[in-house]
Amino acid sequence: MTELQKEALIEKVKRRERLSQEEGEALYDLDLYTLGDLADAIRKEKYGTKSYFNINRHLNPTNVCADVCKFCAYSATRKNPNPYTMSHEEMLEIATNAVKNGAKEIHIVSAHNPDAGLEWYMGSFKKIKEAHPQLHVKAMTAAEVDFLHREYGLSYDEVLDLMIESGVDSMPGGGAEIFDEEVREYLCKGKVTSDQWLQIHQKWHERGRESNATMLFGHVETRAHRIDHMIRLRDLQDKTGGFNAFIPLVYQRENNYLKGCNFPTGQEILKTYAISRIMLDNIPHIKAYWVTASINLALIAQEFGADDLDGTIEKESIQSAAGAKSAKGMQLEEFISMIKNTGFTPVERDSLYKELKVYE
Ligand code: V47
Repeated sequence: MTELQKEALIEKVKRRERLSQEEGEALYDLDLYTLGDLADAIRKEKYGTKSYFNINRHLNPTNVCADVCKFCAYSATRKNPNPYTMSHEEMLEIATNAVKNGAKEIHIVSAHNPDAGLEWYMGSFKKIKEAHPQLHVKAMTAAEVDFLHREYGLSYDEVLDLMIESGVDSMPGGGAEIFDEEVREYLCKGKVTSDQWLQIHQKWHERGRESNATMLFGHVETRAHRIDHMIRLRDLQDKTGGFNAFIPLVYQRENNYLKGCNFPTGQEILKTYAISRIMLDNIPHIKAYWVTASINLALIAQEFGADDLDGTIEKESIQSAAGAKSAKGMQLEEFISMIKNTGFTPVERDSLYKELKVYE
């Protein structure tokens, strides 16, 4: 890109004009600080110095999986030697303890367990919701919805309606990986396709419900694939407006079958956060999920467009199986104090971004 072209691109971002695939790719050619400044200006315009987090509990009730994603270290049918499937009572006990510890949200993501049964999935949400009606149940990735559709011959509409009847409030953004069909086939052939993932979220939004969207990056994909992923989400968001947050997940490389990856540098990760903020002009929140970015880089990402750090989590099983330092979550006081030390204002939010407490 010539200097003149760079200037034109920067001016276009400053005018808040929507960028194309080519322009999105060209953003990576800007230097880190220029890109950071552009993303930070947008973030400040929307949220000032506020940095959002929630008090949540991640729950992964089974690791027995019918699908075979190369990047996964969590599935017991891959390299993890300890298969488990929790009973509803165990799940309820975890939810009850989380509520006692102040959690406002339980984030439930399971593997695709062919032996568990539909009632095992839906009954768990029902049981938790009945016992704790005030606890927000964020559950079922689009990949799980697709698995139940395949396994039990239900339409997507039927699965989504069952989720609502059983007490699911919102959907997490997992299972999106990378939408490019060729990369997706290599990463996780047989799992929900890109079109299906988008269709499931569209149907969920059409029910007046909200969800998040992830992107797994830093493995075999190119920068162009990331921009393509963002644009497919932006297009759906234009139609539905149902996405709350975009979450770039940094690929963790231990204990799995995905080899030969270009491990992304801190610079590449920060550029990707900043570019998400610029490209996704219609998705309100960019989440620097500290679990995969590492807490220190997530704190820096606040200056590169990210306005949300996810939450305290309490226990994390999927990414920690692949090497992330997140198994035990994060202490609330420590989290707040770290955000404060960066000069940002920690704001506890609920799952749908209503502000609950501002820590001045
Ligand atoms: O979809 C699996 C990812 C996701 C690895 O909606 C890995 O607020 C990195 O979706 N390295 C599940 N990532 C987690 C998820 C999520 C997390 C936080 C917040 C939200 C939200 C959603 O975990 C999967 C997959 O892309 N994953 N293996 C790995 N080796």
